[in-house]
Amino acid sequence: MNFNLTEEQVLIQKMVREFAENEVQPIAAEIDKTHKFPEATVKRMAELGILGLSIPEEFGGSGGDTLSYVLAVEELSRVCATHGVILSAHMSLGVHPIMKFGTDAQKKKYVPDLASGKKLAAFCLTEPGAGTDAASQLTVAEKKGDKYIINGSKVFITNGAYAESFIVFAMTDKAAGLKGITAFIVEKSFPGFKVGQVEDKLGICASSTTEIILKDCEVPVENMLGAEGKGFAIAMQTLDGGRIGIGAQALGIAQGALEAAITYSKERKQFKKPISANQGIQWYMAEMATNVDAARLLVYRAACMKEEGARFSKEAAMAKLFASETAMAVTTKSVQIHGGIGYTKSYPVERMMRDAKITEIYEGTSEVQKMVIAGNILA
Ligand code: COS
Repeated sequence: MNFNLTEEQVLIQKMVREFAENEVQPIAAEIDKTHKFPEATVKRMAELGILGLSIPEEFGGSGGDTLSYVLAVEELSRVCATHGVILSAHMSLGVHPIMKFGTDAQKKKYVPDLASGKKLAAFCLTEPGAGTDAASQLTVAEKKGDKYIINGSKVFITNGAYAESFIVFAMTDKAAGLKGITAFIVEKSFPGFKVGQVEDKLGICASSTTEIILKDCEVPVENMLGAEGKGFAIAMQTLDGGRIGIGAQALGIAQGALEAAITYSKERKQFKKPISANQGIQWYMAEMATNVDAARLLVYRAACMKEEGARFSKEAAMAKLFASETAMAVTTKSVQIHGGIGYTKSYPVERMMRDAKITEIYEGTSEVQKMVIAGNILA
C-alpha cells in the first residue's frame, strides 16, 4: 500500500490548486451572490485540460487517472464547491458513461468535444416522482422507425442550462419495471428538447440546476447507450463513479473550512490570547483534521479501486457518506469557531456550510449510501 501521489498526480494537483486560488477564489463569493454560472472560469478549465482529466488523449482528453480527476474536484471545491460540481457532473455523470458503455462510433462522436471542454455534459435520471426510487421512471421512449420519441420531464439536472450532451433515462418497456429502462445520449439541439425551470438553491448557487423537458423529443436509434433495458444498471454504475466525485467535492469543502478555522483561530484574540490557545478549540481542530484525513483516505481508496477496474459500489458509497457528513460537520464547526462574523458573508465559511449540505443529498442521500453499503456487506 502506497500513500504517496505519483509525480504526475502532484503536478495536476498543483496546477489545479494554482488555478483555483488565482482565478476561482476571487469570484467565489460574487457568483454565490449573483447565482451567475461561471462561464469564463469553466472556459479556463477547458483550456487547462481540467474538463478532460481521466479521459485518454486519443479521445481528446488530457489523460490522467481517476485519482487525478478526484484531486482536481477536491482542489476546486476547497475554494468553490460550485466549480467542483460542474466538473464532477460533467465528467462522472456525463462523459464516463459514454466511455464505459458507448459504442466506438458514440465515443468518437461525443467524447472529444466533451473532453476538450468545448461542450459540457449532464445526466438526466431524477424525476419529480423518481428520486431515491430511481426505477420509478415516468419518462417514456417509443421506437418509431429510425428514432426513439422521448416524452417526460427530468428535475434537478446539474449543468442543465449549459450542457449540450445529456445522458437521459427513459422507459422503453413499462411492464418490465427497472429492466425496462434504457439510456440515451440526447443532444440539446434535438427537436423536442427544452430546458425548463431553473432552481434557486441554498448552496452551490452558481451551478446550473434545471428541469429538462422532453416533448416528442426525437433521438436517433444510434444514440441508445448500451442495450435496451440496461439503463438502470448503467445509471447505478455511473452513480458509483459519481459518488466518488461528490465525495471529492465534500472533501474539498471540508478541507477549505478546516483551513479557514485554523487561520481564524490563530488571528482572533479574546481574553488577551488567540482563541486557538483554548483547549476546547484545539480539540475541535483535532477532530476536524482527523475526520478530513479519514474522508480523504476513503475517497482516494474508492478512486484507486475504480482505476483498477474492481467493483467499487460499496467503497464509493462509504466515501461519499463519510466525506459528506464530514463536510457538514466541519463547516458547521468552522462557522462556530468564527463566531458571529462566521454567520456573515465577511468570511467564506457560511457559504461552505450551505454548499456542504447538498453533498449529503445528491447522487444518493446518506440514507441511500447506507442502503448500498448494507446491501453489499449483507449480500
Ligand atoms: N452496479 C451494477 N448494477 C447494479 C448496481 C450497481 N452499482 N446497483 C444495482 N444494480 C442492479 C442490481 O444488480 C439489480 O440487478 P438484477 O435485478 O439483475 O439483480 C438491479 O440493479 C436492482 O438492484 P436493487 O434491487 O439493489 O435496486 P433498488 O431498486 O432496490 O435500488 C437503490 C437500490 C435505492 C440503492 C437505488 O435505487 C439508488 O441508488 N437510488 C438512488 C438514486 C440516486 O442516487 N439518485 C440521485 C440521482 S442523480 S443526482
